[in-house]
Amino acid sequence: MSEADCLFCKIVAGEIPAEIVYETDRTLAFRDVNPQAPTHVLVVPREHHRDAAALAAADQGLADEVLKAAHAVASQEGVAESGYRLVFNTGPEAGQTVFHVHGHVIGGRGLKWPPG
Ligand code: D5M
Repeated sequence: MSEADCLFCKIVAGEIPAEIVYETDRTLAFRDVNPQAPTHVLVVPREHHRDAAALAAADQGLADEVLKAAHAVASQEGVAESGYRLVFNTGPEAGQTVFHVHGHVIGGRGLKWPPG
């Protein structure tokens, strides 16, 4: 399932370039174009789901795969030991701007809490 006007579906399809750092049959991870930390990678399911809630409702197995891919990215990027943040902005009020579910893997510097 993909959506014609979805930016991340186009990245999954190879129609828009991205720096891909990790992939599996059902997931893809690529560097955020506007990085907020030395490591800032987006992890997506190849299949289109609007947000994390929609993904979890539709396919829990795929949601698990996205989580596993996020940790694999953190390990590969060398931030798994020091710690990293995994963020799924869910809905416009939470700052979601691209409506294809994506986890931000953010690390490589100290991170404050609470987030803004
Ligand atoms: O996060 C959406 C994120 O997507 C935001 O951090 C910028 C990033 N972005 C937007 N366009 C691209 C392309 N073309 N490549 C890589 N990253 C991109 P959100 O949680 O929805 O605010």
